[in-house]
Amino acid sequence: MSAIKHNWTTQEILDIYNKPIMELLYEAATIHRLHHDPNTVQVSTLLSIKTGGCSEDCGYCPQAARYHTNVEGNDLMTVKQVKAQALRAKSGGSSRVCMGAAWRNVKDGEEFDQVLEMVRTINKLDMEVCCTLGMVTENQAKRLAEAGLYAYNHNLDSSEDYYKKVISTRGFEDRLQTIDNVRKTNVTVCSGGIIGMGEKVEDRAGMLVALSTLNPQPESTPINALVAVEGTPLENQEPIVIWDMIRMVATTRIIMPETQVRLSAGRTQMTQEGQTLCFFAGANSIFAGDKLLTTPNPDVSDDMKMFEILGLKPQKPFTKKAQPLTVEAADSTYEALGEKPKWTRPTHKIERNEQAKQNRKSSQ
Ligand code: SAM
Ligand code: DTB
Ligand code: SF4
Repeated sequence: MSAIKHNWTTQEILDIYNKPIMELLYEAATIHRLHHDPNTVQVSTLLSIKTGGCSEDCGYCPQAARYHTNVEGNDLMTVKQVKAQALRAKSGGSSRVCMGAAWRNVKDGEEFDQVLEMVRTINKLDMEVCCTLGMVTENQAKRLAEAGLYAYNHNLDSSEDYYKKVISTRGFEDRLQTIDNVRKTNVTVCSGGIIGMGEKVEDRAGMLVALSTLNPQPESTPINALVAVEGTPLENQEPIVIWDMIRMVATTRIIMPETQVRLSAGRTQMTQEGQTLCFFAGANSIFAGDKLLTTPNPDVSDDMKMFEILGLKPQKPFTKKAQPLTVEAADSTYEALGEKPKWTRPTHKIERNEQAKQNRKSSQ
């Protein structure tokens, strides 16, 4: 098996991305087979444990409070509600629950303690637990690890250059810092991004440079196609063509051979044949469940029918890495590191974000 390369350049990645499709597919599928069982797909269920009302201005996100979307905000779910949803996901064939919160960053306190209890509860159901809660400090990552967290999702979302054109309230550097904080624990890193936000192919390659030069590379990489939600600054963005998704997946597979590449947002727009080409190109994970966080996703029954047609099997939990231990809250050895998080706030002006915010004001 070839060694993992950590010094990919934008040009090398572009050369792969732009190959004739037959060569690209062949190369990606070959690498896929060397590192993974091509007939197994990992199934994750998303759970929005705290929806809407977010302070950030991420141009793609329906949960940003400043835009006029139809998302109904909710308080943090209870541990009991989360357990019931996790059991439902497990019976539907899911091996992982990914809990998302519309937060800029984690704040120590009651709500975080409640999330830690959710992590303990799901780990004890013998499912992989993932969280995506925004930026975390080293201390917070350690506490999540102690609770039994399997993965932390924190996307780079785009190239460093294009990131500035989509988000003004947080910086790309902070995203890297959070990933670094998670890396100091035994929690696996899940990091990817979005295509279809108006970025150039060079930006897609730039994002893949940033991901593939992490050492170690992320254990999983979600590739989202933008879901253009009314009221967000990106509401008028044209949907990507399927070939862009296929090229993105294949390139990710080639440069990050061990990573689980996840077909994420945007599957409702893809045909079964399109998704099949993505699986052939090296995608080996999906988000299942009738809803992503706030937007629709294919029906679980349709996904299971697709698996049957294609002869795909859902991956069992802890196939890639052993189940983490859960340390009970009372026995936690957590020690304060005396951190004072200094997350940046770039606050440069993004015209279309300002415009979307204005539209909200004028409709109130
Ligand atoms: N608030 C946390 C954060 O931003 O890190 C976690 C939740 S956030 C919704 C998780 C990821 O969802 C984002 O980084 C982005 O990649 C993805 N996402 C959000 N809205 C999306 C959309 N409309 N289309 C595609 N992906 C989206
Ligand atoms: C990821 O990369 N995609 C998921 C998960 N990680 C958290 C979220 C997709 C959200 C799509 C828009 C929504 O449903 O609100
Ligand atoms: Fe908030 Fe995360 Fe949405 Fe940005 S992507 S607005 S941080 S929920």
